[in-house]
Amino acid sequence: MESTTRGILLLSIICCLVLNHAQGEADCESDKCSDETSGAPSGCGCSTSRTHDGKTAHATATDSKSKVSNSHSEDENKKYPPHKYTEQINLESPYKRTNMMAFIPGGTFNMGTNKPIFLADGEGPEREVRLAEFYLDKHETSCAEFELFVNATGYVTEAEKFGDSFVMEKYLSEKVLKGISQAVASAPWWLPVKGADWRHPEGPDTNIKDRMDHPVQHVSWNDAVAYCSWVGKRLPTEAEFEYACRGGLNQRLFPWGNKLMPKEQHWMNIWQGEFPYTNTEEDGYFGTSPVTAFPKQNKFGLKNIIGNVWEWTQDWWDVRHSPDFKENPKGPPSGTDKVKKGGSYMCHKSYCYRYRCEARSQNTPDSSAANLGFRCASDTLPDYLLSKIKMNREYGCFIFGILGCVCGGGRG
Ligand SMILES: [Ca+2]
Ligand SMILES: [Ca+2]
Repeated sequence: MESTTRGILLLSIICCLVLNHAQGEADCESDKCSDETSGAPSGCGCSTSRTHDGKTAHATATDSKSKVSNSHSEDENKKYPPHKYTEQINLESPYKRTNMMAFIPGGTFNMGTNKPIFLADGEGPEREVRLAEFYLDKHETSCAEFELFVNATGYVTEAEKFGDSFVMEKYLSEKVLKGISQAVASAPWWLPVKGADWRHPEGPDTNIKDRMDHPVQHVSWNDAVAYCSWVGKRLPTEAEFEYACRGGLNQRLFPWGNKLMPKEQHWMNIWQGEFPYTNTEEDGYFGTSPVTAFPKQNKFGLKNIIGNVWEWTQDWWDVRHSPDFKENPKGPPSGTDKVKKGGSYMCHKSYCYRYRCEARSQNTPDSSAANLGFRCASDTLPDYLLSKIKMNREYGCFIFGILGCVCGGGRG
């Protein structure tokens, strides 16, 4: 890399760190959250998106290969048997299934906050929102779940089609680093890595063999929509995500309250140490953790709804919100970026304090990165879960029938 370019990158790092250190001074771990940092500028690199000319993007986004289709050729059908997402295919997987859903009862809550940490992100204003009941995956979508989808459909992710995806410098091998000459000006630790995709999270010399229970990475919004559609689900709206994240608590930072470490324990996978230089891994993880790691973060039984990987939502991005009451809001009708929520293993309070329920960021729908995944929502339980519940009830009745088992109710 040219020395002048390195100089510019170094200057960018210093500027970004100074700016964001100022943002992270607020102490929001007590019940009273300081608003000293309201109005701080955004720009932690969380929203690093794929950039290319509109013509190329359009051609790729509408490429028929990006759609889930059962109309494979005979050869493709041999390679990718046209299974559906059934109990049988679950049983065929060598990995423990984690695709259970939590029932989220309908209700009214206060979305957003009047004490934003990142004003420019559109964290405020606080506004009343009413939602109908829905279901939400208890876990982020794992590599194992995503592999079922790919094996059954032959789906090719956008990162695979573009041939690259974003990874933080610290996670790359020397060999991969040597081959990279570009960086993201506003967040120079983000590098476009050739050959990085969901099967090769840190580039072509890495794999997911030992992390099939970790969240799938490098999936674009379009990929996430395709997966959720295939399993008979959909992405959650931003309002649904935030409502589920809050777990019935009003204006708390985290799903469980305001304390960063309840009972002095880590309840989420974020960055400890000095970002972006040292990660002390006090929560046990340098990168992603299994989707089942850490305690359930709230009464809905959700895991890693904050931390681990950012999660795509349905909504288009906008930072202006009406304070008026809304019912089942779905965000703006159009836009250029999609909203992501929850923060990731790369978030640190000094820099990207976005592992909070009201925090938000954005990427273009065809962008992908090592810290970005998703989970699905649904209005009703998909068939494969209904049949599982039915099977469990029948088994329970058989075992306890003699004692007068009552087989009613129960959701998720
Ligand atoms: Ca960590
Ligand atoms: Ca997450």
